[in-house]
Amino acid sequence: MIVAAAFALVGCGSSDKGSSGSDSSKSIGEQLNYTITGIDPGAGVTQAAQQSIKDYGLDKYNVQTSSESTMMASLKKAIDNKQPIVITGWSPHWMFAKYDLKYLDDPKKSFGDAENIYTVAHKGFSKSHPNLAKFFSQFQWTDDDMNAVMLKQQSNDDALAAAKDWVKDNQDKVSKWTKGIKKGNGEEIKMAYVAWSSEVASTNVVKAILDNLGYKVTLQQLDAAPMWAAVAKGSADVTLSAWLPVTHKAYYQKYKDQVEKLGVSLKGTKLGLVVPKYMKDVNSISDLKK
Ligand code: PBE
Repeated sequence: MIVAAAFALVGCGSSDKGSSGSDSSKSIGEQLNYTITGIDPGAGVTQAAQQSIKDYGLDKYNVQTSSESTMMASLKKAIDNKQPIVITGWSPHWMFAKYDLKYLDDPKKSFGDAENIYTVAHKGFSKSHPNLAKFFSQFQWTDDDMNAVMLKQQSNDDALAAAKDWVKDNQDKVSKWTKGIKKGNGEEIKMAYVAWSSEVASTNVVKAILDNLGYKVTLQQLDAAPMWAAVAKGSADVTLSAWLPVTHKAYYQKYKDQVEKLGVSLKGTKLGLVVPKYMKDVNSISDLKK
């Protein structure tokens, strides 16, 4: 009985055009179960989503943490059923090529401004590995490049094979990154990364390039916090997963004396809450309150 009464109270004249699979007699919060569907707890975007709940007074909402693959499965399911969903999104990401999505406006900047993806190494790396440090300082690609690799990796379960394919077809770009770099002699280098699509793409592309050059790159997949710790301790040499200055600010602050930046691999990233375009009445984070 209580449930029926609660539903009656919020059924406040929203216009149901009957076009979506959701019950639009409910508020948007109720339709979403007051849930922002998120990724791993250690991701910067998870913290930013929690911050947006505070900034916009979305009191009843929760960020449901899981992993990127679980979040993407929830997104697919919602879209298949034309149901409302809010996820923690970022660019570059293949989700925007696959689905019709939009970022919610964020006038309070809970998700910060555009930033860059940095290449970060254990302190001293550029002294001990000047040749590789030069390569990493030269490795900078674009959204389009990364998107192409991510899409290949969507249709090929073998992330490294997909990266190798892209490398083979983009030798013009690769030759700029490897210009003046000496060939390796089987020297080992350990790269740590987080299983986010963007980082799976960059890390495997760099492995493919450096392996071709005669180095032996081993990859270690970790959560964000242990990844930063591994680079700081030196149990990993390099990561391409550092989003700065905002997203990984807390990690960088913690370890800045133990790490060094080798370069920027990609400029102009974005984070935010993302919804399917069919959620026509929701355009700004504050609309989630309605
Ligand atoms: N991401 C992808 C990461 C950085 C790279 C946006 C999910 C994060 O939020 O920490």
